[in-house]
Amino acid sequence: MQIVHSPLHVRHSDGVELHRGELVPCYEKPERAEYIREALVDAGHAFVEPRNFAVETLHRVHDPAFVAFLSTAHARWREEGRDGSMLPSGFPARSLRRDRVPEGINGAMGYYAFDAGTPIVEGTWDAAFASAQCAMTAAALVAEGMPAAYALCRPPGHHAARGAYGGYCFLNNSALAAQELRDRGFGRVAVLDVDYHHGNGTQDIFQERGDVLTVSIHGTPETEYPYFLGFADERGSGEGEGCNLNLPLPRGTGWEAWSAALDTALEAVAAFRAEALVVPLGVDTYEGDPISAFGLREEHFPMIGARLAAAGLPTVLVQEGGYAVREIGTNVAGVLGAFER
Ligand code: SP5
Ligand code: ZN
Repeated sequence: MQIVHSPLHVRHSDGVELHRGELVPCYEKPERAEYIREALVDAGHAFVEPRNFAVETLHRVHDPAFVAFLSTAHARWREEGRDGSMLPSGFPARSLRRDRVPEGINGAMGYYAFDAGTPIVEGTWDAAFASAQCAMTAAALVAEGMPAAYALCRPPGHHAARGAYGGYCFLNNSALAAQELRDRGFGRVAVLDVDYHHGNGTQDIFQERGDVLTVSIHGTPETEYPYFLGFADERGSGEGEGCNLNLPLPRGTGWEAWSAALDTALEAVAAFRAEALVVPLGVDTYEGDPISAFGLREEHFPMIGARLAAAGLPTVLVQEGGYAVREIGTNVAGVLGAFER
């Protein structure tokens, strides 16, 4: 498997997040990518660095003003004499909604963010842009004829919407990979998100499009992050009517029910007659994950890989979540290993 990875991910580090009423070191930390990288080196995979894509390529799936905000936010913060990790503390929720971006950095941050758990530090933009370029490069490689490629993205992306960041995500790497495949000739692209959390950003971006199917298997938003989206009755709208499928599952779900949902998801991908597949690959479904509550074990990840590979489609896998434990490397290697055979 060809791996696309950038060392620039380390620029996004030392942020803090609001977790159960306290500021704690962000769970989404650089060691994650190192654990994965080491496991993939050990498994003998080949690595390349991402190609250069112009910042305008991001505007295919993101609001240009949002991209401009992300690329300048920390500099504006420093101009006001601050430093370190930025978090918002006020949001335009319900009664405050006027869809107006305030001039000041604090208000603008609350406008574009949807949680207080996604810190921006000085190097966040460099890391997020490099991460997006990894995903777009993996898509380009597949469009050029490689059967599958994996983008070792950090920070992750599937929570990032057209004009909003959160859930440790800034730019939607998986959506950018899907768009790159569309622009390089695949007429119908499916996104099958297996991260523990609902892929709300990807759903938002493709909500009204009929050329990209979005499917997500995740912890029910009744109790799990991102709480407000990811329910089974969200089916897409306009030209995208019927092109979104959410498969929420309760806390404690193990392999039997999870793999049944995967089969349902793959049936939807086949029924859509997808020509290419993007897999936002979170391994926070692992039983030992510190912030999640499914019960998948190490032996299940090669089985996930085998079922995904059996779809027989050109496939781009994009790293999403999976936290704090060395096993995330083993589990990602387990999924990717199934694609070799
Ligand atoms: C990409 C990705 O996996 N993002 C996840 C973002 C989750 N952020 C908030 C998590 C709140 C979880 N509550 C912790 C419960 C601990 N048992
Ligand atoms: Zn997740």
